[in-house]
Amino acid sequence: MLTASHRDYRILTAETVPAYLADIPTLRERLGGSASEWRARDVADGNLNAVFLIDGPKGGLCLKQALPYVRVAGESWPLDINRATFEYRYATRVAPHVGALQPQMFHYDADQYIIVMEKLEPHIILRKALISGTHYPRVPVDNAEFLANTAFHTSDLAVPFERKAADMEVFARNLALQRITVDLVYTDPYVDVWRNKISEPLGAWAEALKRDIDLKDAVTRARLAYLSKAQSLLHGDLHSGSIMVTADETRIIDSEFAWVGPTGFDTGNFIAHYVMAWFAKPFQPNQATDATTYRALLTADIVSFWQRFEERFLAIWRAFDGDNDGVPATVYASAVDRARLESFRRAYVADLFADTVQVLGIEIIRRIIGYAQIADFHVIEDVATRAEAQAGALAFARSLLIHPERYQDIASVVAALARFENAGLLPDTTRHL
Ligand code: SR1
Ligand code: MG
Repeated sequence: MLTASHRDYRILTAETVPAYLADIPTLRERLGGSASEWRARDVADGNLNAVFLIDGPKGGLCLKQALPYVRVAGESWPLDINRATFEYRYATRVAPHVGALQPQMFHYDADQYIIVMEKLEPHIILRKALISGTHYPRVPVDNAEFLANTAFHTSDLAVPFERKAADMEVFARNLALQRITVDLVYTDPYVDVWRNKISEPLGAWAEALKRDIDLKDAVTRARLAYLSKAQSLLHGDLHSGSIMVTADETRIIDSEFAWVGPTGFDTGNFIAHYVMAWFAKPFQPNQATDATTYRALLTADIVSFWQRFEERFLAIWRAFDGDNDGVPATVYASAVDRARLESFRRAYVADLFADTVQVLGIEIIRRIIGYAQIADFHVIEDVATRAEAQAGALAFARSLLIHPERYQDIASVVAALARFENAGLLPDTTRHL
C-alpha cells in the first residue's frame, strides 16, 4: 500500500538491485569490484516480500524489500510497506541478547523499505529440511536460547516499565501486520471468509470448528491475550519458514510481525510447525529418513525445545540483577522472600506453558483452514490423503484448546499426538479424544 509520502519508493528487480547497492559505500565494499560484476538473484520464498541474494568478487549480501502488497496474492491485496521498519527495529532491539542467532543487519533504507543483511549460505529454510526428513538437532536448542533471551530481556522482569513502554510505543504501530495476525490466525478459521482455503474432504471439519462454541471460547481467550497481554516483545511469526539452518548454525529471520504480546505466542508457533510436520510425515514423498524414525526425532525436538526454553528462561532470571519494575529486588530482600520468589518463577513459567499450548492449537488450525497454508501438507499431492493427515492435526489442536487441563507439561503434549492421527474426515465432537 502506497501513500503520497512514498513518492520516491521504487520496487527493485534483480536487474536494478546492483545499481541500488552501488550507491552505498559500505555495501559496495562488502561485495567488492563494481556493479557490473555483481550477480543478483530473486529468491523470494515467503508470503509477503521481495528478497534478493547478491554475489560480488569479495562477498555476498541479502536484500529484502517490503512490497506494497502481499507478494503471493498480488496487487489485489495491498499491504503497508512500513513493515520493513518493524523488522529492522526488532532485529536491533534484540541484537544485544541473541548474538549470531539472527543475521547481521548492514543497512536500512527508510524510503525504499529495504533491509540489507548478511547473506546466509549454505543455510536452508528449516521447513524444507522438515519436509525432506533431514534432521537439524541444533534448532530446538538454539531457538530456545533465542526465545528465552528475547522473552526475558524485553519483559517487565528485566526492564523498567519506561523501557517496555518505549517498545510498546514502537511496535504498537505495526498495525497492518497485526491486522493479518488477528484476522488470519485468530478469527478466519471460525467464520466464513474468502481467504479460507478449505479442501473438499475437510468440509466437515471446517463446519465442526465453526460450530464448536467451547473451541471458539478458548480461541477468544487467546485472541484477547494476544491483544492485551503485553508480556514481552514477540518475533510474531516464528515458524519453520522463519529459521535458516546448517548443521552448525541456526538463524532466526523475518521478524516483521513483531509485537509486544504474550510470550507463549512465539513458543507455541514454533512447536506447532514441528507438530504439523509430525502429522504430515508418513505421507510426504522423497524422504531422507524413514517416517517412524523422523517422527521420533520431531517429538524429541519438541520436548528438548520446551525443556531448554524453560531451563534457560529460569536461569537467566535467577542470574539477573538489573533494574526492573515487575519483580523488584528490594521487595524480595530476605532469604524467605527469595525462596518464595523461586515458586513465583515456576508459576510464571507454567503460565507461559499454558499460553504456548493455546497458540500451538490455534496455529495448527489456521494453517489448515486459513489462507497461509504450509508446504508440509501441500507436498502431499493426493488431496484425500493430505486431508486425512490434516484431520489428525485438527483433532489434536481442538483437544489442546478445549481440554487444557490434560496438557500440563510437554510430555503430555507429545504423548497425545498418536491418539489423533486416525481422527478421520468426520469429526466426532462428542468423542472426547
Ligand atoms: C497474507 S499471508 C500472511 C502470513 O504469512 C506470514 O508468513 C505470516 O505467517 C502470516 O500470517
Ligand atoms: Mg515470513
